[in-house]
Amino acid sequence: MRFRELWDEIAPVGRDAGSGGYLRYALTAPELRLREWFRAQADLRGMPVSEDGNGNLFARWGDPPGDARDGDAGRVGAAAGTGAVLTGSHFDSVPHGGAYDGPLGVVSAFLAVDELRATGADPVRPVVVAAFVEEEGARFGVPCLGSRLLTGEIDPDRAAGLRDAAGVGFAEALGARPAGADPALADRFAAFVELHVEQGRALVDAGAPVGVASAIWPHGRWRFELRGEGNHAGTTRMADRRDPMLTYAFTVLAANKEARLRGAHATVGRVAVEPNATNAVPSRVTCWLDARAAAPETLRELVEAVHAKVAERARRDGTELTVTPESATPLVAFDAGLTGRLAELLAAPVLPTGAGHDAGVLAARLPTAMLFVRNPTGVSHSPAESATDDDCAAGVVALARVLEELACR
Ligand code: HGY
Ligand code: MN
Ligand code: MN
Repeated sequence: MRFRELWDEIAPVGRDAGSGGYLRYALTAPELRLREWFRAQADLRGMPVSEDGNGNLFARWGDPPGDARDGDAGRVGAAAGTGAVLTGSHFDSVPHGGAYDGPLGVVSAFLAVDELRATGADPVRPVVVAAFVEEEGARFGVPCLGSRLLTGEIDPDRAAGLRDAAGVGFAEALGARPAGADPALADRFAAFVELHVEQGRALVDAGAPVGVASAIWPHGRWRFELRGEGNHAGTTRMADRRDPMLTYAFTVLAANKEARLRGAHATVGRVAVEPNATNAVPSRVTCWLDARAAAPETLRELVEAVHAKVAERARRDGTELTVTPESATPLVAFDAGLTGRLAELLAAPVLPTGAGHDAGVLAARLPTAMLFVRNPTGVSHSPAESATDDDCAAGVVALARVLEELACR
């Protein structure tokens, strides 16, 4: 186990000296460096690397399915198959994000392969380490873009046309129109197991270094565009204003209140103001609502309530409102057979999460499970996100046991 050694290789990449957080947006220089690091790590291990035309990277340990040997008909989770066991996560971050969200799953996957090799394990089915592109949606707006393309969850033409804040299109950043769905996905892969830092404190409370995920709350993103009339801050009478900033302020409060009323989560974490001048009534405010709930109907009611209340407020403010859904992720219940099997194997607690993951997207197509590694702060999407080296090492050992169970028997 050389967790710290490997971790230190990527720790400086994309780190902002001011905040201590990471700026690793998909297909920008820091993320491209991490992708080069991925290729180098695969080379060191003699693992061939392939890309899927969507920006996702794969490194394979073991013979491809076509070369499967006799006796290769074991069962993985609920599904029979000779496909590979997929593991890994993503390199990209939210603005000023933590070190562990994403990269921990990729680093742990390579180290788990090392662990298995050190014990002389021989995969009956290949183990494939993946790095998915644009999981956070921090650059192009749609989270889990790489896994959504791979599964056919998003149309490649829509993905190609997504633009970052500077107007660069996803296809341009990728260097090609994305390839889209792999129709053979379910044959190529027998299962996916993503290891991830926990983004809450359930494992701290449980006193366990590693847990297994049961479900992901349904969640989505909605863009609220509020248009009014730009005007002079000093000369425009208060009664004459059509100020979208007022409607925006109400939106933030309404989202918070409606989520609390339902035991759900709602966040307005991003806002753009035009013209963004101290001495001008804004002409337009755009903000993004991130909403999540345990049940789909609660989520629907929450968003409808916020929309209705903001529309009513906009009428009073004399502003215009347009609400556009940008992404939606349904409730994900991870494969119960696989999850139960891994929880028993690892004697680990099982917990749900409100955070989205590529595993949640792939779960629609493959038996999928997730391992969580304890996070002492419970904080994520922030530089304060953390995990101890001992717990990260425990995560690698757990992942190696899982891969041994799924790929080597
Ligand atoms: O936003 C999320 O839930 C995830 O961390 N991508
Ligand atoms: Mn994240
Ligand atoms: Mn993540």
